[in-house]
Amino acid sequence: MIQDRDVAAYREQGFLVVPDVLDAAELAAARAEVARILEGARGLAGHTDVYDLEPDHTPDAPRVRRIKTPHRHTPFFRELARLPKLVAILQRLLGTEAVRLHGSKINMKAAHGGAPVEWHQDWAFYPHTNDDLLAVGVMLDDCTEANGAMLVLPGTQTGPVYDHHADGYFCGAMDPSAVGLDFSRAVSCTGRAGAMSFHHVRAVHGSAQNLSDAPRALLLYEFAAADAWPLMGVPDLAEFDGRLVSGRPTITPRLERVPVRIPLPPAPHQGSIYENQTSAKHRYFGRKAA
Ligand SMILES: O=C(O)CCC(=O)C(=O)O
Repeated sequence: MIQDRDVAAYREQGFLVVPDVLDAAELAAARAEVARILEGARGLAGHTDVYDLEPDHTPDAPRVRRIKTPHRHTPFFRELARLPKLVAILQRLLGTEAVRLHGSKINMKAAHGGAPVEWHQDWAFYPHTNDDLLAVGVMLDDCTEANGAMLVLPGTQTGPVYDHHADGYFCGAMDPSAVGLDFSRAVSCTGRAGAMSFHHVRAVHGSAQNLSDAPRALLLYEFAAADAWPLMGVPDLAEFDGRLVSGRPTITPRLERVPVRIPLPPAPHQGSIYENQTSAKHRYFGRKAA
């Protein structure tokens, strides 16, 4: 579904949007699965291993900020990560036949107040032995500037790894006033539902609060070249190899000269990027009461 010029644009800019990757039936099935999972948030009083909740969530009026690791909870999202047309794009962009799923999440960004995500690099959360990793944003709703489409700063995938600590602890967010980046250059990853964005693991990105009437659900899958090994360790080799979506496993990591910072000591607020970022000292994105 992509051409050489798309691969070249990804390498230069650090991101790519591919329209119409999911067809209408695949999209409808994914949305139905999300709706089914969301039903489980009714009655919850706090975050769980599956649900990260908006601050205004109540058990009777559920407001889910994120569905955590959907590939672990549902066969549907485990299988969707192996969709042959998706895997073919990943192999082109990562430049390898062997690709492993690293993680997944669904950021719901509900209408009328869905939470912003502060500027960050995924690389700060999960450094590896080489940086052939990317995240895929599967657009489950139309993503527009009005409903908080993801924003990427082009070219930052070849720059430094920025400080994501506050008061000596990892906080999962960059200090926008300290990094010397021109955030007005950021480009929105907009598209119709069914499109997918692909952003390099070192690309600086974030997104604004959704103050529009339209929800913006974005399913994020993170993928790695199979020879990129996580510097924070592999506790269970069978589980690790079980996440391969193509090619063969290897116990020979490829080591590259990549800039790295370790996300330790851990963030005081655990559970999701939203919780991690509550200890950031400086925010870029405004947050209004819904
Ligand atoms: O949902 C978004 O707009 C950005 C999400 C993101 O970067 C993340 O969750 O790591």
